[in-house]
Amino acid sequence: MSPTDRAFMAHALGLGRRTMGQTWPNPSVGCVIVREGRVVGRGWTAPGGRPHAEPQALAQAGEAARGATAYVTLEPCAHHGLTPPCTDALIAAGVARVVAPFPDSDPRVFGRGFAALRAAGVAVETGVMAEEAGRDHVGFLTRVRMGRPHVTLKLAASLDGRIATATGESQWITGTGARAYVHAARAQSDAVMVGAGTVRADDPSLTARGMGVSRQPVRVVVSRLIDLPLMGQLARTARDVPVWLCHGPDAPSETRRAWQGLGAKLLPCRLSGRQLDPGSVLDALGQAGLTRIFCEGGGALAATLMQADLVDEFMGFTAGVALGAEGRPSLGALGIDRLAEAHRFALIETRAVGGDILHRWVRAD
Ligand code: AOF
Ligand code: ZN
Repeated sequence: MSPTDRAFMAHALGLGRRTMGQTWPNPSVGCVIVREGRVVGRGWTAPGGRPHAEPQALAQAGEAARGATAYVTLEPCAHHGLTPPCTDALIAAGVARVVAPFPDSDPRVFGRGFAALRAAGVAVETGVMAEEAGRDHVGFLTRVRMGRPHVTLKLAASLDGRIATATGESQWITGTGARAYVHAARAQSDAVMVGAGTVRADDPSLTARGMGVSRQPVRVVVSRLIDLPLMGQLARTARDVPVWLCHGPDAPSETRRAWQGLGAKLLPCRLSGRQLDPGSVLDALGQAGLTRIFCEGGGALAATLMQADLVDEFMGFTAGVALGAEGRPSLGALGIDRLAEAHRFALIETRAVGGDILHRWVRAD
């Protein structure tokens, strides 16, 4: 693989990232058409998931696509879904070579796109920047392979891991830089998820404000009985930005009707003992099309996800303040007696954001 191929693929990955969080249930793919070393067309999956990246890049390239190389961040689709196959468009445009990182795990596509291109005489090269593309498409790949969305858990805490004082005061532990970063992370997620306790305590809006996104993340609240304020921010704005409620079979029917009347979508989930089964919650969200979830707590929901080994990534912010043992811990009880029982995470990034430290970790397995 040549450095030129890597450079154009990096460009295509950058384009795909533009609509990350806005294309679910589809992946956010980028495409660059290159003719004689010059970019003649660029495209990325549109918000909502369609049109796909390739036809948009081809439209821009026009006649210049003939004999060109197309860099696509995922195997071009070969199926007749809601849009015609991108492989047909590439072949019809006369593209000579397609470079892509790996096959699309969607069973409708898997390998068929590459096969169709090769059958039409198009040269196909795979493996280019597969690791980077794997990271970008992790949400889509997790949903297709495991039926559930990828989960990032955000913890913004004091030096000693507290998220509020004993009286519940939490605004603000981290600085404005960290909070702006969180808004950007929300904007790149399909959904922001919290537990009912957080909604009752903070009355959050959970939107990605000021990020200019054309499709706001879905706001997911996990609440067995839907015991949430009917006059709060979420209730008031459920018609403008989606609110999805994951609830148990015993949620009162009049409460369900009230929230439906406000415009919320209800997702019935199974119980596990006295609480909602976190696996069932994520399955329901995956079935509804979500691929990337940004969970902002609180401590009880976060602990439930941790115990079920459903946290794929941690985004931690540590602020230069200590709140002591009387402060609220960032995670509820995990029931860990021996160190060997604790799940390990591997560090992937650390850096200063304003006066706080950002640290990111992924499941180590
Ligand atoms: C591409 N380019 O930009 C995207 C692709 O329902 P449809 O017809 O929109 O097809 C959705 C599937 O297409 C999705 O599951 C994934 O396999 C692929 N997404 N493919 O060639 C793109 N977004
Ligand atoms: Zn396609």
